[in-house]
Amino acid sequence: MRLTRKVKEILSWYESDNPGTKGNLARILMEGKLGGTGRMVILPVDQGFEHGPARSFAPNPAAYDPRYFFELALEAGLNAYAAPLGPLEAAAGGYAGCIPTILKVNSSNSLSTTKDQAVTGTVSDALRLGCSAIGFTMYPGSEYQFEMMEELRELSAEAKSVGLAVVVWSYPRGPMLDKVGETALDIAAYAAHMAALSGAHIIKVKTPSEAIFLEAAKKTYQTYPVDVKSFPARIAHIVQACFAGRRLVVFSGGEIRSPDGLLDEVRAIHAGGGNGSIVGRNAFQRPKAEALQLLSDIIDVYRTKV
Ligand code: FBP
Repeated sequence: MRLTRKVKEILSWYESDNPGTKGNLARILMEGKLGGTGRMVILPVDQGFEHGPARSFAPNPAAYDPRYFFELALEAGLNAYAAPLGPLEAAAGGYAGCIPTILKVNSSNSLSTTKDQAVTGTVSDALRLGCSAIGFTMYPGSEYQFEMMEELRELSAEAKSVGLAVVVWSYPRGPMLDKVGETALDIAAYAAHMAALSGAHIIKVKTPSEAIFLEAAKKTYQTYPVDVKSFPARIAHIVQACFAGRRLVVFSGGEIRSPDGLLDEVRAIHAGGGNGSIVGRNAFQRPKAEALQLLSDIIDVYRTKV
């Protein structure tokens, strides 16, 4: 496989990584209908842990079967599929080599009152299952944030040493953050930056709102304003926080909603220089034909010239 100039340029940002890790990043970036463009659409399915089976899969019961996600990601021409250990163990054998996979190595659940995650997979599981990367969620702001950052440090050092890439879901939550704070622009940029500081190759955050939350940051944002009313400008600010765009950053899809709303968001991500979307519920909670149409529309947006 010949890499495109764009993908070669992206790989050059990861100056300390070994050929194994660069090769795995290349596999993700060259896969599917967006292969070679530097944009990505990834299917994440860890909502069974995060929200429970019925809330996740009842809207489209075909999704109770872990094989469904491989089929969906393949038919849609996505870049990768991310899941915890169990669903990959249940289906990865039949789809070995078909599409890059990301083993989500920690998970939370809705029965917990604390903002923490348990480690539920290992780097050797990821290698055994043929994954290209591990995926790890951290909650900047939680009472357990420092333990999570230390777990990430250990898992990512091990993953990098054996040539895997590291994807970090950085979701601010915890006692000092209310719902506004969790997605405020300054907090989202802070969370994305901390994922970059922790050594993530691919950073995943929620799309930022117009709010500036942290008192200590308000003065800075007044002196050096970001056009918070413009969605692409907010995305560009997150990209800037990821080492001036020298780390890949993708944005999550969120709860299922109208295709038009999601597509508007995707246009803003693309215009702001984000590297793509990681869309779970908006994909697998729809009947397959509708999901394929929506994913195709998302991909078309990312294929347009900016
Ligand atoms: P969605 O596209 O379904 O939002 O998936 C992205 C994701 O990060 C999942 O990986 C994760 O399970 C979920 O969001 C967590 O959502 P929430 O923060 O709303 O509980």
